[in-house]
Amino acid sequence: MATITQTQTENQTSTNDDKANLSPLDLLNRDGFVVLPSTLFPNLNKNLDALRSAGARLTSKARAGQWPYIRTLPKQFPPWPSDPSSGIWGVQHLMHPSNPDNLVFAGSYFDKDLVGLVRELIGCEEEELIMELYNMLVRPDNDFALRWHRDDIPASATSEEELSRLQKPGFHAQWNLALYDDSSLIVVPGSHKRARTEEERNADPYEDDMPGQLIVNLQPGEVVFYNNNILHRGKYDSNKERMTLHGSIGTTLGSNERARNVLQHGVGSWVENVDFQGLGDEGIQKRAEGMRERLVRLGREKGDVGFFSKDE
Ligand SMILES: O=C(O)CCC(=O)C(=O)O
Repeated sequence: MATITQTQTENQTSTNDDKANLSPLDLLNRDGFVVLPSTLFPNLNKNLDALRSAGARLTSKARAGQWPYIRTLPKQFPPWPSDPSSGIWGVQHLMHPSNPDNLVFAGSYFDKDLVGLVRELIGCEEEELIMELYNMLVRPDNDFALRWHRDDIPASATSEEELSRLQKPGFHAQWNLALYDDSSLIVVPGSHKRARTEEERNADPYEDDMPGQLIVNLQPGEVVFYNNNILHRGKYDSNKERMTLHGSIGTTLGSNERARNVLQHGVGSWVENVDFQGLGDEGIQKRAEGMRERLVRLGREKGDVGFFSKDE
């Protein structure tokens, strides 16, 4: 099992694997996020150029109105309209069958080392993994920021409600894999284990200087896994290239909890039509088909799940 040391200074995070002493799971539990070096993902790193090219092709289409699955400005949560005229900050559904490059992205999503880390962080068997979401966060057309939030706990929650949700297991792993330098994600380390302080509750939703905040700096090929209920925000610079693969994988152990989070993004409507045979690696293909099958089953069981925060 890989071990790394995570050093934190104000407004910065970095990793240092020569003083190895804590596992990724230890760090995720302690801080609510863990930055992993690119050396842990050799195959992903071999494919960075191919991923960048595929990312650039899809983003150009999206900006030109030829890819309807987008995150549009200034909207933070799904559903997003398919009209890019106000600008975009994300491209959705990388593995959709109508993307000619979908298998380039699928190869990275189902990567052996990445999925191995996911299993280690969730604590489950390969046969229990469920395919979830794979999107890409991109340079916005105008400067743009997300408000401070937890992905699955509304800002209106009481302290008791927050704590009760935070004490339950997450049943999934969520990550950002940077294809270019990326310092857009800002977190409050440790906030995944506690309710918001009075100061955090009363802060401006777009507060630039939240006490204890930390900017997650990623080099190309580095991966941050984070607890999606850590207090976090995104702050984006329209002049800086960004292509960061944003994925999540779940488990059958917690499918009820994850259903809305995943299915609100509309993945159920196309996932059965992806042909994983072209992946060219029997191991990855088998993994992909199994994980997809478990997602399809979840969609059938749950039906219409609604949205987390429809109008925001
Ligand atoms: O841009 C990021 O890395 C964070 C995105 C985010 O917070 C979200 O999608 O809820």
